[in-house]
Amino acid sequence: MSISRQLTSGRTITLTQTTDANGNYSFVAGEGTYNVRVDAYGYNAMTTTGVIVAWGQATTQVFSLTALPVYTVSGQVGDATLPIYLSAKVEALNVPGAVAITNPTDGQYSLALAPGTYTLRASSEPGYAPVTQVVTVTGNLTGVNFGLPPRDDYVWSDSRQPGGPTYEWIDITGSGTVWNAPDDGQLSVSIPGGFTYYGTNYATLYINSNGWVGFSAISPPSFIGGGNKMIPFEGPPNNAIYGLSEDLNASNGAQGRVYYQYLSDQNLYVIEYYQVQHWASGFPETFEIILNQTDNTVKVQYETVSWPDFTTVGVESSDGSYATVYSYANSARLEAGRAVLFTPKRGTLMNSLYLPIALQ
Ligand SMILES: [Ca+2]
Ligand SMILES: [Ca+2]
Repeated sequence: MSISRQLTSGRTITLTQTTDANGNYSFVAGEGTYNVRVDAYGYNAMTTTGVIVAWGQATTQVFSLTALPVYTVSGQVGDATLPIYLSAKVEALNVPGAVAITNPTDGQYSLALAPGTYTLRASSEPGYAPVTQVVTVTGNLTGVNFGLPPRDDYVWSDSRQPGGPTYEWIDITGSGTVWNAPDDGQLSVSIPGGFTYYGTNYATLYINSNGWVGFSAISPPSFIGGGNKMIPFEGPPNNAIYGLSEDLNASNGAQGRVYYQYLSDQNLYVIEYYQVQHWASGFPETFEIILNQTDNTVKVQYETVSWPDFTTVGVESSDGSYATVYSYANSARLEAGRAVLFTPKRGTLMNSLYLPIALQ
Protein backbone atom coordinates (compact mmCIF):
# COMPACT_ATOMS: atom_id res chain seq x y z
CA MET A 1 0.00 0.00 0.00
CA SER A 2 1.09 3.58 -0.41
CA ILE A 3 0.30 7.09 0.78
CA SER A 4 0.97 10.17 -1.27
CA ARG A 5 0.52 13.91 -1.05
CA GLN A 6 1.18 16.79 -3.36
CA LEU A 7 3.55 19.46 -2.06
CA THR A 8 2.99 23.17 -2.68
CA SER A 9 5.82 22.95 -5.20
CA GLY A 10 3.64 20.61 -7.25
CA ARG A 11 5.87 17.62 -6.54
CA THR A 12 4.20 14.47 -5.20
CA ILE A 13 5.79 12.42 -2.46
CA THR A 14 4.80 8.77 -2.09
CA LEU A 15 5.56 6.34 0.72
CA THR A 16 5.05 2.61 0.10
CA GLN A 17 5.00 -0.40 2.41
CA THR A 18 3.52 -3.89 2.82
CA THR A 19 1.08 -4.74 5.61
CA ASP A 20 2.09 -7.30 8.21
CA ALA A 21 0.54 -10.78 8.45
CA ASN A 22 -2.42 -9.33 10.40
CA GLY A 23 -3.07 -6.63 7.84
CA ASN A 24 -1.67 -3.83 10.03
CA TYR A 25 0.29 -0.92 8.67
CA SER A 26 1.65 2.39 9.91
CA PHE A 27 3.42 5.29 8.26
CA VAL A 28 5.32 8.15 9.86
CA ALA A 29 4.26 11.08 7.71
CA GLY A 30 4.48 14.86 7.80
CA GLU A 31 1.27 16.81 8.34
CA GLY A 32 -0.89 17.30 5.30
CA THR A 33 -3.66 15.76 3.25
CA TYR A 34 -2.98 12.36 1.70
CA ASN A 35 -4.35 9.89 -0.80
CA VAL A 36 -4.05 6.34 0.52
CA ARG A 37 -4.00 3.45 -1.94
CA VAL A 38 -4.22 -0.25 -1.12
CA ASP A 39 -3.40 -3.06 -3.56
CA ALA A 40 -3.71 -6.77 -2.80
CA TYR A 41 -3.57 -9.69 -5.20
CA GLY A 42 -7.08 -11.08 -5.78
CA TYR A 43 -8.84 -7.92 -4.52
CA ASN A 44 -10.03 -4.70 -6.08
CA ALA A 45 -7.56 -1.89 -5.46
CA MET A 46 -8.94 0.89 -3.23
CA THR A 47 -7.99 4.56 -2.86
CA THR A 48 -9.20 6.93 -0.15
CA THR A 49 -8.58 10.63 -0.74
CA GLY A 50 -8.45 13.52 1.70
CA VAL A 51 -6.93 11.67 4.64
CA ILE A 52 -5.71 14.37 7.01
CA VAL A 53 -2.58 13.89 9.11
CA ALA A 54 -2.12 16.47 11.86
CA TRP A 55 1.05 17.31 13.78
CA GLY A 56 1.69 14.90 16.67
CA GLN A 57 -1.51 12.93 16.18
CA ALA A 58 -2.23 9.40 14.97
CA THR A 59 -4.67 9.04 12.09
CA THR A 60 -6.42 5.70 11.70
CA GLN A 61 -7.68 4.55 8.33
CA VAL A 62 -9.25 1.09 7.95
CA PHE A 63 -9.79 -0.62 4.59
CA SER A 64 -12.10 -3.48 3.67
CA LEU A 65 -11.24 -4.73 0.20
CA THR A 66 -13.67 -6.50 -2.10
CA ALA A 67 -12.46 -9.85 -3.38
CA LEU A 68 -12.21 -10.25 -7.14
CA PRO A 69 -13.70 -13.35 -8.76
CA VAL A 70 -11.24 -16.23 -9.13
CA TYR A 71 -11.09 -18.24 -12.33
CA THR A 72 -9.51 -21.54 -13.26
CA VAL A 73 -6.73 -21.78 -15.82
CA SER A 74 -6.00 -25.34 -16.86
CA GLY A 75 -4.27 -27.42 -19.50
CA GLN A 76 -1.68 -30.12 -20.07
CA VAL A 77 2.11 -30.27 -20.23
CA GLY A 78 3.86 -32.72 -22.52
CA ASP A 79 7.02 -33.41 -24.49
CA ALA A 80 7.13 -31.15 -27.57
CA THR A 81 8.50 -33.95 -29.74
CA LEU A 82 6.97 -37.16 -28.39
CA PRO A 83 3.39 -38.13 -27.42
CA ILE A 84 4.10 -38.26 -23.69
CA TYR A 85 2.85 -36.19 -20.77
CA LEU A 86 5.20 -34.81 -18.17
CA SER A 87 5.53 -34.31 -14.47
CA ALA A 88 6.02 -30.56 -14.54
CA LYS A 89 5.65 -27.36 -12.54
CA VAL A 90 3.38 -24.61 -13.88
CA GLU A 91 3.53 -21.21 -12.20
CA ALA A 92 2.28 -17.67 -12.75
CA LEU A 93 5.45 -15.57 -12.47
CA ASN A 94 5.50 -12.95 -9.71
CA VAL A 95 2.22 -14.20 -8.18
CA PRO A 96 2.89 -15.71 -4.72
CA GLY A 97 1.36 -19.16 -4.30
CA ALA A 98 0.25 -19.54 -7.94
CA VAL A 99 2.07 -22.83 -8.52
CA ALA A 100 0.69 -26.18 -9.69
CA ILE A 101 2.26 -29.59 -10.28
CA THR A 102 0.91 -31.63 -13.19
CA ASN A 103 -0.58 -35.09 -12.83
CA PRO A 104 2.08 -37.15 -14.67
CA THR A 105 -0.45 -39.61 -16.11
CA ASP A 106 -2.25 -36.97 -18.19
CA GLY A 107 -0.08 -33.86 -17.75
CA GLN A 108 -3.06 -31.92 -16.34
CA TYR A 109 -2.65 -28.85 -14.15
CA SER A 110 -5.02 -26.24 -12.78
CA LEU A 111 -4.31 -22.76 -11.39
CA ALA A 112 -6.74 -20.40 -9.61
CA LEU A 113 -6.17 -16.82 -10.80
CA ALA A 114 -7.93 -13.48 -10.43
CA PRO A 115 -8.66 -11.49 -13.60
CA GLY A 116 -5.50 -10.08 -15.13
CA THR A 117 -2.65 -10.80 -17.52
CA TYR A 118 -0.05 -13.35 -16.45
CA THR A 119 3.13 -14.96 -17.68
CA LEU A 120 2.80 -18.69 -17.10
CA ARG A 121 5.97 -20.79 -16.99
CA ALA A 122 6.07 -24.58 -17.32
CA SER A 123 9.23 -26.47 -16.39
CA SER A 124 10.34 -30.09 -16.06
CA GLU A 125 14.01 -30.22 -15.15
CA PRO A 126 16.38 -31.80 -15.77
CA GLY A 127 15.91 -32.83 -19.39
CA TYR A 128 13.59 -30.14 -20.73
CA ALA A 129 13.85 -26.42 -21.47
CA PRO A 130 11.18 -24.32 -19.70
CA VAL A 131 8.47 -22.61 -21.77
CA THR A 132 6.51 -19.44 -20.96
CA GLN A 133 3.30 -18.05 -22.42
CA VAL A 134 1.23 -14.97 -21.61
CA VAL A 135 -2.46 -15.41 -20.81
CA THR A 136 -5.17 -12.88 -20.08
CA VAL A 137 -7.76 -14.13 -17.62
CA THR A 138 -11.31 -12.78 -17.88
CA GLY A 139 -13.05 -16.12 -17.19
CA ASN A 140 -12.19 -19.81 -16.90
CA LEU A 141 -9.53 -20.87 -19.41
CA THR A 142 -9.00 -24.46 -20.56
CA GLY A 143 -6.53 -25.94 -23.00
CA VAL A 144 -3.62 -23.73 -21.96
CA ASN A 145 -1.13 -26.38 -23.01
CA PHE A 146 2.67 -26.48 -23.01
CA GLY A 147 5.03 -28.57 -25.15
CA LEU A 148 8.48 -28.61 -23.59
CA PRO A 149 11.48 -29.16 -25.90
CA PRO A 150 13.95 -31.82 -24.73
CA ARG A 151 17.44 -30.52 -24.02
CA ASP A 152 20.72 -32.12 -23.02
CA ASP A 153 21.03 -32.06 -19.26
CA TYR A 154 22.45 -34.01 -16.30
CA VAL A 155 21.27 -35.61 -13.08
CA TRP A 156 23.63 -36.28 -10.20
CA SER A 157 23.95 -39.19 -7.80
CA ASP A 158 26.56 -39.85 -5.12
CA SER A 159 28.18 -42.70 -3.24
CA ARG A 160 25.98 -42.14 -0.17
CA GLN A 161 22.88 -43.24 -2.10
CA PRO A 162 21.70 -46.81 -2.77
CA GLY A 163 22.47 -47.44 -6.44
CA GLY A 164 24.81 -44.46 -6.55
CA PRO A 165 28.39 -44.55 -7.84
CA THR A 166 31.11 -46.46 -6.01
CA TYR A 167 34.21 -44.66 -4.77
CA GLU A 168 37.11 -46.28 -6.63
CA TRP A 169 40.14 -44.01 -6.54
CA ILE A 170 42.28 -44.12 -9.70
CA ASP A 171 45.80 -42.92 -8.88
CA ILE A 172 47.63 -41.58 -11.94
CA THR A 173 50.44 -39.75 -10.12
CA GLY A 174 52.83 -42.53 -11.21
CA SER A 175 51.51 -43.12 -14.71
CA GLY A 176 49.99 -39.84 -15.92
CA THR A 177 51.51 -36.71 -17.42
CA VAL A 178 52.27 -34.00 -14.86
CA TRP A 179 51.34 -30.34 -15.27
CA ASN A 180 53.05 -27.97 -12.86
CA ALA A 181 50.17 -25.54 -13.04
CA PRO A 182 50.40 -21.83 -12.21
CA ASP A 183 47.96 -20.06 -9.87
CA ASP A 184 45.42 -19.36 -12.64
CA GLY A 185 46.31 -21.37 -15.70
CA GLN A 186 44.78 -23.55 -18.36
CA LEU A 187 46.25 -26.39 -20.38
CA SER A 188 44.66 -27.75 -23.55
CA VAL A 189 44.86 -31.50 -24.12
CA SER A 190 43.47 -33.77 -26.83
CA ILE A 191 41.00 -36.50 -25.96
CA PRO A 192 41.40 -39.47 -28.34
CA GLY A 193 37.92 -40.12 -29.74
CA GLY A 194 36.57 -37.00 -28.05
CA PHE A 195 33.99 -36.65 -25.28
CA THR A 196 30.30 -35.80 -25.63
CA TYR A 197 29.27 -33.03 -23.23
CA TYR A 198 25.75 -31.53 -23.23
CA GLY A 199 25.18 -33.38 -26.49
CA THR A 200 28.21 -32.03 -28.37
CA ASN A 201 31.40 -33.98 -29.05
CA TYR A 202 34.65 -32.21 -28.20
CA ALA A 203 38.18 -33.32 -29.09
CA THR A 204 39.94 -30.72 -26.91
CA LEU A 205 39.73 -30.37 -23.15
CA TYR A 206 40.93 -27.32 -21.23
CA ILE A 207 42.24 -28.20 -17.79
CA ASN A 208 42.07 -25.26 -15.40
CA SER A 209 44.29 -25.05 -12.34
CA ASN A 210 41.36 -23.79 -10.24
CA GLY A 211 39.72 -27.20 -9.86
CA TRP A 212 37.63 -27.37 -13.02
CA VAL A 213 37.88 -28.49 -16.63
CA GLY A 214 35.97 -27.22 -19.68
CA PHE A 215 35.45 -27.58 -23.38
CA SER A 216 35.84 -23.88 -24.21
CA ALA A 217 39.02 -21.88 -23.67
CA ILE A 218 38.62 -18.80 -21.47
CA SER A 219 40.76 -15.74 -20.94
CA PRO A 220 41.90 -15.04 -18.32
CA PRO A 221 41.81 -18.65 -17.01
CA SER A 222 40.18 -17.75 -13.72
CA PHE A 223 37.69 -19.46 -11.43
CA ILE A 224 33.93 -18.91 -11.67
CA GLY A 225 33.35 -15.25 -12.45
CA GLY A 226 36.55 -14.35 -10.63
CA GLY A 227 34.71 -15.19 -7.40
CA ASN A 228 32.81 -17.95 -5.67
CA LYS A 229 29.61 -18.10 -7.69
CA MET A 230 26.54 -20.27 -7.76
CA ILE A 231 25.88 -21.90 -11.14
CA PRO A 232 24.33 -21.32 -13.59
CA PHE A 233 26.35 -18.13 -13.89
CA GLU A 234 26.17 -16.64 -17.38
CA GLY A 235 29.68 -15.20 -17.29
CA PRO A 236 32.76 -17.33 -17.99
CA PRO A 237 33.59 -20.08 -17.56
CA ASN A 238 30.79 -21.96 -19.33
CA ASN A 239 30.71 -25.44 -20.85
CA ALA A 240 32.57 -26.62 -17.77
CA ILE A 241 32.82 -29.36 -15.14
CA TYR A 242 33.53 -28.01 -11.66
CA GLY A 243 35.24 -30.70 -9.61
CA LEU A 244 36.22 -28.45 -6.70
CA SER A 245 36.11 -24.96 -8.18
CA GLU A 246 37.82 -22.35 -6.04
CA ASP A 247 40.82 -20.03 -6.24
CA LEU A 248 43.34 -22.83 -5.96
CA ASN A 249 47.07 -22.16 -6.26
CA ALA A 250 49.37 -24.98 -7.34
CA SER A 251 52.10 -22.32 -7.66
CA ASN A 252 53.89 -23.95 -10.62
CA GLY A 253 54.13 -27.27 -8.82
CA ALA A 254 55.39 -25.92 -5.48
CA GLN A 255 51.90 -26.25 -3.93
CA GLY A 256 50.54 -29.33 -5.68
CA ARG A 257 50.42 -30.84 -9.15
CA VAL A 258 47.85 -31.73 -11.79
CA TYR A 259 48.04 -35.02 -13.68
CA TYR A 260 46.16 -36.24 -16.71
CA GLN A 261 45.99 -39.57 -18.54
CA TYR A 262 43.88 -41.33 -21.16
CA LEU A 263 43.13 -44.91 -20.10
CA SER A 264 42.33 -46.35 -23.53
CA ASP A 265 41.53 -49.84 -22.23
CA GLN A 266 38.70 -48.40 -20.09
CA ASN A 267 37.66 -45.48 -22.34
CA LEU A 268 38.36 -43.13 -19.43
CA TYR A 269 40.07 -39.73 -19.39
CA VAL A 270 41.33 -38.86 -15.90
CA ILE A 271 42.36 -35.46 -14.53
CA GLU A 272 43.81 -35.66 -11.03
CA TYR A 273 44.47 -32.66 -8.79
CA TYR A 274 47.07 -33.90 -6.34
CA GLN A 275 47.65 -32.02 -3.09
CA VAL A 276 46.74 -28.71 -4.75
CA GLN A 277 46.55 -25.90 -2.21
CA HIS A 278 44.15 -22.97 -1.97
CA TRP A 279 45.23 -19.41 -2.65
CA ALA A 280 47.44 -18.07 -1.15
CA SER A 281 48.59 -21.35 0.37
CA GLY A 282 47.51 -24.21 2.60
CA PHE A 283 44.62 -26.69 2.74
CA PRO A 284 45.82 -29.19 0.07
CA GLU A 285 43.07 -30.95 -1.90
CA THR A 286 43.28 -34.25 -3.81
CA PHE A 287 40.43 -35.08 -6.16
CA GLU A 288 39.87 -36.25 -9.73
CA ILE A 289 37.49 -35.74 -12.63
CA ILE A 290 36.87 -38.82 -14.79
CA LEU A 291 35.31 -38.58 -18.26
CA ASN A 292 33.76 -41.90 -19.32
CA GLN A 293 33.52 -42.23 -23.12
CA THR A 294 31.37 -45.38 -22.87
CA ASP A 295 28.31 -43.72 -21.34
CA ASN A 296 29.30 -40.00 -21.40
CA THR A 297 29.07 -39.75 -17.62
CA VAL A 298 31.32 -37.53 -15.52
CA LYS A 299 32.57 -38.84 -12.18
CA VAL A 300 34.24 -36.71 -9.51
CA GLN A 301 36.06 -38.41 -6.63
CA TYR A 302 37.51 -36.86 -3.46
CA GLU A 303 40.59 -38.47 -1.90
CA THR A 304 41.19 -35.68 0.62
CA VAL A 305 38.99 -32.67 1.41
CA SER A 306 40.59 -29.89 3.45
CA TRP A 307 38.65 -26.67 2.95
CA PRO A 308 35.43 -27.02 0.92
CA ASP A 309 33.68 -23.97 2.40
CA PHE A 310 33.82 -21.78 -0.73
CA THR A 311 33.81 -24.40 -3.47
CA THR A 312 31.39 -25.12 -6.31
CA VAL A 313 30.73 -28.63 -7.64
CA GLY A 314 28.56 -29.24 -10.70
CA VAL A 315 28.23 -29.05 -14.48
CA GLU A 316 27.26 -25.99 -16.53
CA SER A 317 25.87 -25.79 -20.06
CA SER A 318 27.70 -24.33 -23.06
CA ASP A 319 26.16 -20.84 -22.72
CA GLY A 320 25.90 -20.85 -18.92
CA SER A 321 22.10 -20.62 -19.01
CA TYR A 322 21.51 -23.80 -17.00
CA ALA A 323 23.45 -26.16 -14.78
CA THR A 324 23.25 -29.10 -12.43
CA VAL A 325 24.64 -28.21 -9.00
CA TYR A 326 25.87 -30.87 -6.62
CA SER A 327 27.35 -28.56 -3.99
CA TYR A 328 27.74 -24.84 -3.49
CA ALA A 329 29.63 -23.47 -0.47
CA ASN A 330 29.86 -27.04 0.84
CA SER A 331 26.10 -27.60 0.89
CA ALA A 332 26.74 -31.31 0.22
CA ARG A 333 29.22 -31.58 3.13
CA LEU A 334 32.03 -32.84 0.92
CA GLU A 335 34.34 -35.37 2.53
CA ALA A 336 37.10 -37.81 1.64
CA GLY A 337 35.87 -41.01 0.02
CA ARG A 338 32.94 -39.37 -1.78
CA ALA A 339 32.15 -40.14 -5.43
CA VAL A 340 29.70 -38.00 -7.42
CA LEU A 341 28.33 -39.05 -10.81
CA PHE A 342 26.76 -36.74 -13.40
CA THR A 343 24.65 -38.76 -15.84
CA PRO A 344 23.36 -37.31 -19.14
CA LYS A 345 19.61 -36.94 -19.42
CA ARG A 346 17.72 -35.64 -22.43
CA GLY A 347 13.94 -35.45 -22.25
CA THR A 348 12.66 -38.42 -20.29
CA LEU A 349 15.57 -40.52 -21.51
CA MET A 350 18.56 -41.22 -19.31
CA ASN A 351 21.55 -42.70 -21.12
CA SER A 352 19.10 -44.14 -23.68
CA LEU A 353 18.64 -47.19 -21.44
CA TYR A 354 14.85 -47.16 -21.29
CA LEU A 355 11.96 -45.91 -23.34
CA PRO A 356 9.29 -43.63 -21.92
CA ILE A 357 6.06 -45.43 -20.99
CA ALA A 358 4.16 -44.20 -24.04
CA LEU A 359 6.68 -45.78 -26.41
CA GLN A 360 7.00 -49.24 -24.85
CA1 LIG B 1 29.23 -19.64 -16.39
CA1 LIG C 1 44.05 -19.63 -8.57
